[in-house]
Amino acid sequence: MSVEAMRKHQLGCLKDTLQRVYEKIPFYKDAFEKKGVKPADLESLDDLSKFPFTVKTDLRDNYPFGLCTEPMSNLVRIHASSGTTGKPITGPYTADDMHQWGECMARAMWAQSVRPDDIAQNAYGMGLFTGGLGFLLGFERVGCAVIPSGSGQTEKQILLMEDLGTTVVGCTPTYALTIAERASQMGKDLHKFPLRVGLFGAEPWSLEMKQKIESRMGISAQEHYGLTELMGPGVGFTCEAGTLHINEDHVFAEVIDVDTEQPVGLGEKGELVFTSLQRQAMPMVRYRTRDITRLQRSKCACGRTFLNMEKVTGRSDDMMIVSGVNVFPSQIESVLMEFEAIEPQYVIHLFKKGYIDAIRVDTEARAEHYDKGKEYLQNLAEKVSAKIQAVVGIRVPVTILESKSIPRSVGKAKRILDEREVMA
Ligand code: DLL
Repeated sequence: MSVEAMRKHQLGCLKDTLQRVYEKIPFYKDAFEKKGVKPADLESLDDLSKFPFTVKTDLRDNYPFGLCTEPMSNLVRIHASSGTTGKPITGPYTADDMHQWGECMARAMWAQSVRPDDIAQNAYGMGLFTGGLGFLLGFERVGCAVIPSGSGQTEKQILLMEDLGTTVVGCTPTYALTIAERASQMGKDLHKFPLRVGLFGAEPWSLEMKQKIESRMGISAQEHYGLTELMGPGVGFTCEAGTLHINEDHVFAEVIDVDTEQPVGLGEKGELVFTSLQRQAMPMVRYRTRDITRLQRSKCACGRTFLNMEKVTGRSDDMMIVSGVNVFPSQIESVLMEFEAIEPQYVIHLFKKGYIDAIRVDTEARAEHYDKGKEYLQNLAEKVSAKIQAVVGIRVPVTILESKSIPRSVGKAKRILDEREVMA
């Protein structure tokens, strides 16, 4: 679709969405009135910036169905995401929403070379999490034979892959690493399996981690981005040219400056904000994702005109401020991945040193390197720490542990352990 045609489509959908939420949902009516705007004030796409944001606490405050525009009789599915505190947030869907979701997923998978003759092992968590059932929808729409293995039972996953001849696997990137590690312990060479492509997402992962997964599993690693508030996975996907595109006919994307809350131009970094364009059950207006990225509109070799989005390198709420310096876990991850001797596993401890925040990093040496002894490990830790300092600008002590000391994840990894309250 040409960019002009897309913009026309988006404007029509935005008008409809704003009108619907204004009429049907008191939360939006109040928020619009507080800002002094009415749906009719949207005459161009730029006018959307006059409208109020929606944030996660708004979803919690309106739990469970306060932001739902449809009667229960029209809902066919309810997902939920728990987050770290309090009530979960809900993601309700009408039959039409499910259809749109399947379309977005299948479209992404097709771009990633998934075809009806593929055998797809779906190792995302099945249940309330949108990953498992969202991927199931897409795989089924493409027409693959799906193995709904869910997450966990890693040895069984590997046996299924081998026996059933899995060609496509979907899971979190950290779980992919867990699978690769267990396979090698079992003496199985994943390179000899028919596996050829992995569909990874649901958490930030560096390009270096992508390369590790590709070399350890002998596959091409593709990316999926999405969030429960905007249907789940299906918002963004890498194409055959490796660009992360946004399904722009379903979500309208903006990037804002976190401090001024004003939209920034293409190519500038900031927080992603999404407005749903066609969602029926729970439309979202200017939802602040907390995800940090930048958008580009450049001609992609794949031919798609969709916006390009840079890999999400972190969330504004994952950003640690240590000695006044902003530090993202992804920066530390990129450094760790550069060291051959180190396993792609780490935990960042955030703690109090007197009154100030401090961090340290635990990571693991690969078994053959750990055996080289204490002096070698201390040396290695110093080198890693120096490299981190060069990248983030502050000294971060590093401890190198024995292989398998850090708990392996089957879903989203927990990278930051915030021990500030415990230590205070
Ligand atoms: O994680 C949906 C999903 C499932 C996406 C499977 C891709 C694959 P939530 O649990 O609501 O939904 O978490 C959404 O996860 O705001 C990002 O911070 C993070 N996230 C998701 N995908 C990526 C990605 C699902 N590819 C939150 N890169 C989002 C970085 C990601 N972060």
